[in-house]
Amino acid sequence: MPRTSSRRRFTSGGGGVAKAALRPIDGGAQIARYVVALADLAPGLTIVQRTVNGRLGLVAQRELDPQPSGGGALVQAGGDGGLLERPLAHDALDIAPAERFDVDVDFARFRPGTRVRLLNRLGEGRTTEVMCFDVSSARSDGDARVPERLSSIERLDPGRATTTRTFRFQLSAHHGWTINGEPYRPGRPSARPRLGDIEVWRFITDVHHPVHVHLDPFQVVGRNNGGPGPYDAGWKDTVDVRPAGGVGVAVRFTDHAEAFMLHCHNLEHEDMAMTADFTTTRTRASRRRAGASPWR
Ligand SMILES: [Cu+2]
Repeated sequence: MPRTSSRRRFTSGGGGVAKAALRPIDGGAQIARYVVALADLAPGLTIVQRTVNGRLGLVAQRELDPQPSGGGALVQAGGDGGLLERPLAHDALDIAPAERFDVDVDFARFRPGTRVRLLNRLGEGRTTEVMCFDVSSARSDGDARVPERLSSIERLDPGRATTTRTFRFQLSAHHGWTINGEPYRPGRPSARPRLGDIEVWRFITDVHHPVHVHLDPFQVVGRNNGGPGPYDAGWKDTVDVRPAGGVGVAVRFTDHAEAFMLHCHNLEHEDMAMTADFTTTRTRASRRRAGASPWR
């Protein structure tokens, strides 16, 4: 059963997207006073005992209430860039703006008659409750289990990176929300990666910035001083960088030699041009290697 949820913020008159200031929540994470559009769908949706698949994309900490015995109710099968290699079970999902997760929930793990709510632990009031499911005693046909093996993902080895670049996402006293202290000027590349090369890009933040890179997906190789976090698996195009955080990603651009951009995906920061351009360049070797990418 496909479900799509999105976040919108309305004025009290019901029109337009308000431009209210962001306010800090949860130790500095910046989220706005959002209304979750699907909150009005609940309650009353009846689900047979089977697996439903959800693709979630909200700034939120998603969690089912109640939890099934043993936890791990949110089984992640995919991320921004497609299927993971193996499913990952989560008790809760932290989702930044523009991040996507393909999640399966096996409602056979709940007793018939249970009302299961999908909650946003970072919401308030009615925005806490996203939707709910009434588990019926009807049995679904077929095997709804998530396969143990979902795909195979080529690892971009950061040890083979030809270049390491650092992008600091920060508020500047003179230029507002900036990357490396520079205001956005379209057409001025801040990097010139060569097509086919593996590069490591480091994203450093002052406050919470979800970083989105255009053209090719990347793989998270480290977070702060450790390895990737629980929500970093698979091919990604957006990574959630927490306040005063650092995330390293391995990226390989394989497609067009052109100008592209990376930017913060907080809508308010994006609207204030927290963006930088990069220009991919073609080499003779990159022409030979270009055919190897599954992303072309
Ligand atoms: Cu930002």
